[in-house]
Amino acid sequence: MTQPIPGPPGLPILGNIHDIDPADSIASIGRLADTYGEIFKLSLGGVERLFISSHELMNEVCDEKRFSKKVSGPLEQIRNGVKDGLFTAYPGEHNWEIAHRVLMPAFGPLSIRSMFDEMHDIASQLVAKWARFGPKEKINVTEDFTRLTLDSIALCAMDTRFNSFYHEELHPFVNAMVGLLQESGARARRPAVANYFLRSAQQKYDSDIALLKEVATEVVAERKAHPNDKKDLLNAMIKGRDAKTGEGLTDESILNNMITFLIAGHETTSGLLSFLFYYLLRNPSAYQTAQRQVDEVVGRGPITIDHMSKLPYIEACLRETLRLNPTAPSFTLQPREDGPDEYVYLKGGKYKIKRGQGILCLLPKIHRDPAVYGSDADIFKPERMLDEPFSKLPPNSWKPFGNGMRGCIGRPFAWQEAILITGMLLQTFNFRLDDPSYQLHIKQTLTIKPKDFFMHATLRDHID
Ligand code: MNH
Repeated sequence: MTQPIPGPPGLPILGNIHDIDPADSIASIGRLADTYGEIFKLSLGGVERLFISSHELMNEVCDEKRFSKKVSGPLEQIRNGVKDGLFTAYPGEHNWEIAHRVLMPAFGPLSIRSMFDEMHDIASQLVAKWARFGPKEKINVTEDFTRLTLDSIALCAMDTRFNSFYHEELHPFVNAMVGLLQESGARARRPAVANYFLRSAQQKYDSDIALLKEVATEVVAERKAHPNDKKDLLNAMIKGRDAKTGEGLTDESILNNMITFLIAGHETTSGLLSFLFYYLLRNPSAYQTAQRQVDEVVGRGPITIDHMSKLPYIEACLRETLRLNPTAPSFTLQPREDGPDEYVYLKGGKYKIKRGQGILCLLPKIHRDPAVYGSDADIFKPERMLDEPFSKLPPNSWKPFGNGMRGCIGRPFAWQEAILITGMLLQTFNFRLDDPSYQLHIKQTLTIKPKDFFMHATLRDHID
């Protein structure tokens, strides 16, 4: 029997805009899920959207034969800046196909290994900064991790040093990128007519996009004028050819994807590291186990690429962090547009969904489904994410990197970067919370981060 999909009543035109708190929309959607159940609907920006929050529904919509990625909401607005770049391409767009096939090997484990030295260079800057801070200085955790992840993706993808650790002010490229992201989020929440009348917001939006393109254009021109053999993402984009069609990326596609990597590749990883340190400081036994593993595997000498695969407890902590606080907290799917019927059904006919209808997958809820993770699903327990239990989880129960062929291309990059910096930090410092009674609050832009989270770092005794 088909059942109606529930949802809160809305206003004419504005719909359910007041049911969502823009400062933490994921939490407000989570509360609606507590009220309305595993699937509910909201009307936003004149469009009806569905939200799912159980593993059972997630497992069904992750079937790529029936469902595909939907570009809507803020993502559709970001297209104003980066068009058919990998992250914002509609299903089946030609430039996505080319860029995906050309860049997959460039993001593969082998290439990422060759970026180790550049990542290590930036990571050392963070370690040096905190060492000089000394134990009394209050560390703004999310800000410094953002400096780290931005500088390393910029060095690897754009061959450009933002030198964020040496400036209070952010690089103009970064300001423009933050501007694009914030305004894209705001535009997605406003009715289209409002966007039309907000002239000054539109002008700033346009000039931010123009600046991003200008900087990226210069970087590509510079590399083309002075070619080298570096195995970085920039060379992969410029030189790579698609084995299937022989095509390379067009100049415009290179710019779109370069900006895309900076957008998709820094906030998510810095949020992951920030939440990780929050959980380690709240769970002393996990903290000690992780630090002991670093001491046993790396010891006092320099950390190397070969250590990356030998720190399984740190990997488990990272996975568990992304389970509880997936820093890209949702993605949106839809019934495939090329299917035969106007409607598709979930749970063998229980819910009827119109083709093209967006279904937002609410990861913080899906990742805490007691049917998969048990009654202690809300608790940080890295042991459940060690390789053995992790590989036996039911399919599609841990999705922080998205789904299938539209899943995250930067996952090996993020993973290596996160293991490296965590290993270096635990090797060098002991940490403590600034406010021992700190309660976790979340700040959401496109991604989520801990709000007002500060800690202190003390050099360990063995470091001279
Ligand atoms: Mn990443 C897609 C999460 C790090 C570049 N990424 C996605 C998606 C999720 C995601 C979820 C799917 C979005 C969707 O379906 O709409 N990404 C993460 C997380 C981290 C991350 C949680 C770090 C932790 N991502 C990175 C890094 C880069 C990157 C680092 C680049 C260097 N991500 C991408 C790109 C896509 C993507 C590009 C789009 C891939 C595609 O659709 O072809």
